[in-house]
Amino acid sequence: MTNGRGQDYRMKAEDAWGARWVNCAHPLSHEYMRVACEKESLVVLAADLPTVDEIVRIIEDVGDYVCALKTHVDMVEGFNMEDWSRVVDAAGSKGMLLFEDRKFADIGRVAQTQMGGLYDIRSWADLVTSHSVSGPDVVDGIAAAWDEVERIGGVLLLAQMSSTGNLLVDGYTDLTLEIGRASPHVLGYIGNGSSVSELVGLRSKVGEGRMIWTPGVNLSADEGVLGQRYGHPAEAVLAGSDAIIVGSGIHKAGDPLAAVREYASASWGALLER
Ligand code: 6AU
Repeated sequence: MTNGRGQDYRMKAEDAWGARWVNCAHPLSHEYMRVACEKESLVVLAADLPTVDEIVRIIEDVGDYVCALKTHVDMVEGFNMEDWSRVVDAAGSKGMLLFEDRKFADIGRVAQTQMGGLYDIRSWADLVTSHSVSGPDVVDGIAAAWDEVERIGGVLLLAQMSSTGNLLVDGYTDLTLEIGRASPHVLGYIGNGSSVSELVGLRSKVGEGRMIWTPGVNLSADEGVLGQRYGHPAEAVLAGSDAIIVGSGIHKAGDPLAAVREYASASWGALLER
């Protein structure tokens, strides 16, 4: 980035993100931090909606305040790649990263194959989630799939979860971080946005070199459906989260644009404060 505008962003990004900007090595972590500065928002939208039309509409409505679009592509009714390209184009036109929350969990070879297939995740997703339960090779399998199509992507490993009674206990989290530290493809971790104490603990173990992105945040609800738990977005960021993953708080709001602005300002304000 050599032009004046690029220089401005870089300075702003370094000021806003501090040690995280300097220490995170994955290029997509810098891309995310740059977009966050441009939009003054740490919002990742969980677009848990059943049709391409609805996903495109929410991107158009709130995309100016969203840094990455998180999808569950296998939730989309009547999926086909031609329709899906409307989502990819809409997200691109709003400068968002595309993040498929696939939660891979199989052996490396199978994960590599699952990155292709009907949804061809490797061809459009910049980021994906993966469990670490099967060991480190799942990450290599995912990365090999991006290699096949000559694209760069990043993996977020689930180090914690937001759901009640989940089995990701401290020992599992520690082993997950070991896998992450050993791989250049791991951009960061999913942390539990509903618990400040869990997040503070996770950040102290992760250090500055990886991102922590957190679902389980909502400005108003105390509890979600079916065991989902929520915390306040600003508290999550102050505790060490770098991105707040928000679904129903935005797409179920009466006025999604007003809602996303609130999440953007709460998260950005907390980043500048910490
Ligand atoms: O804001 P919500 O509760 O409507 O949506 C939360 C979103 C959903 C979940 O699939 C996802 O966040 N999520 C995740 C991940 C990886 O993003 C992990 C987790 O522990 N809890 C959780 O809710 O799209």
